Amino acid sequence: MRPVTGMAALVMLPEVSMAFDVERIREDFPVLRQQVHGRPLVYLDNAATSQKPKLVVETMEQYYLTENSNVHRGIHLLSEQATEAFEGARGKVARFLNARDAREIIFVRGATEGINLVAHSFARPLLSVGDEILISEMEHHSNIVPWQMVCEETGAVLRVAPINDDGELRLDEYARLLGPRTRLVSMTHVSNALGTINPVQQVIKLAHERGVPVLIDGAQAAPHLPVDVRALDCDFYVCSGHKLFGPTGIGIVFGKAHHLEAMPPYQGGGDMILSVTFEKTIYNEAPIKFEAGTPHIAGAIGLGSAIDYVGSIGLDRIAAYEGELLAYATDAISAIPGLRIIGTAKEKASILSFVLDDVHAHDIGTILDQEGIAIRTGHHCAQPVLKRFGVPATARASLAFYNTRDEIDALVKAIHKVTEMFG
Ligand code: 7TS
Repeated sequence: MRPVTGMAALVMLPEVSMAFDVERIREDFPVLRQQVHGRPLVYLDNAATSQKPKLVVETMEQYYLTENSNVHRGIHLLSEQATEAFEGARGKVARFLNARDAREIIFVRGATEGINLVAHSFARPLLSVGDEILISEMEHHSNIVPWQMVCEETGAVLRVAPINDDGELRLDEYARLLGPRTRLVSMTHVSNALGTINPVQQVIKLAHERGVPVLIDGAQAAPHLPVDVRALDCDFYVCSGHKLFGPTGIGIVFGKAHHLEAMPPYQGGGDMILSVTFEKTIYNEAPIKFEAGTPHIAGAIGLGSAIDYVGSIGLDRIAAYEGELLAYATDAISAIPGLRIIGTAKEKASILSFVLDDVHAHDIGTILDQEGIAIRTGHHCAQPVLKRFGVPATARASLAFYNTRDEIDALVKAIHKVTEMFG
């Protein structure tokens, strides 16, 4: 089945839950087989970071035990093998995102560094006083602060497209805010605080009609939905490896080749150069131009294995399974008296944020932890969107494909316990 994106994602996917053997999948995640405070672990903090299948850990272990070497510099066998594995991982990422060419993939530390790279190397040189960067009201701080920093440096202005009470982007307002001074749109594919899937296809089309390039923050989308950067036609797409069942410290920037060729480097140092004299340095080509210093070689290789693993299940099947699980969880927690879901968009992926009458989110998290249930509480590094909903914090359960209905039942039971304790 062809990858689908944006609004259509959950609609077009086949019903596959019967064929989705979640118990078999769970065997690949040893971390899930443990007790916490004497209860079976129910891990529902996947939006913060996801668990790693054995394949990823074993690949990295194997790399360190048998191949460890630096890349792009040795002529000895180990270095050649490490380079091949590292560049092989780049190829896997390119195929995963359906990029045209592996040279459009830059390895960074995570989505945060990816956005900072684009802010620094792409946006900043374009900006002058009065120019505008357009984001949405539901962005993670990583997609707000780097833009504020370049705006401060250049005199550009940050504009914010509003959302409605369900947590959906107001496309009409977004289109209105796209003006003659807009130099870049940067928007999340899936909101980490609300779970909203943005209509990124339309966002990009509307921007491109006005000649405005678009960055999509895919940190919360890539682990849950098929992503096709060519079909989307986005200019940049960023992801974090650790949310994608890979290791921490590795992330991805996809950038269209012509942008990457034209952009100055992000940082200076080894590997990103062709030649250096005290008078003049000639930079390497993209993507190496953006990867100064020794990269996270094991991380990239581990991420390649995570992509292999996810690919073996199929993101369309993952999206369909998680869509059903989210619907089940939404129905179940909606029935809890005094519970209000924050983020009720029609198109949602794998995130359930909620507040309970008179109970501080932190207390919910603490009581759930005693029940073995791991969720995140707080502002989720998205303070402006919580302010929009008039709450300082929410409790957030975030799903992955290894979660089960039994785990949702445990969550619901534990929330009932919270309401009883505070009732
Ligand atoms: N963008 C979005 C939409 C995110 O959800 C996050 C992390 C980031 C960017 C930054 O990713 P990083 O890997 O560079 O840190 N979000 C969360 C979260 O929701 N809970 O913990 C981290």
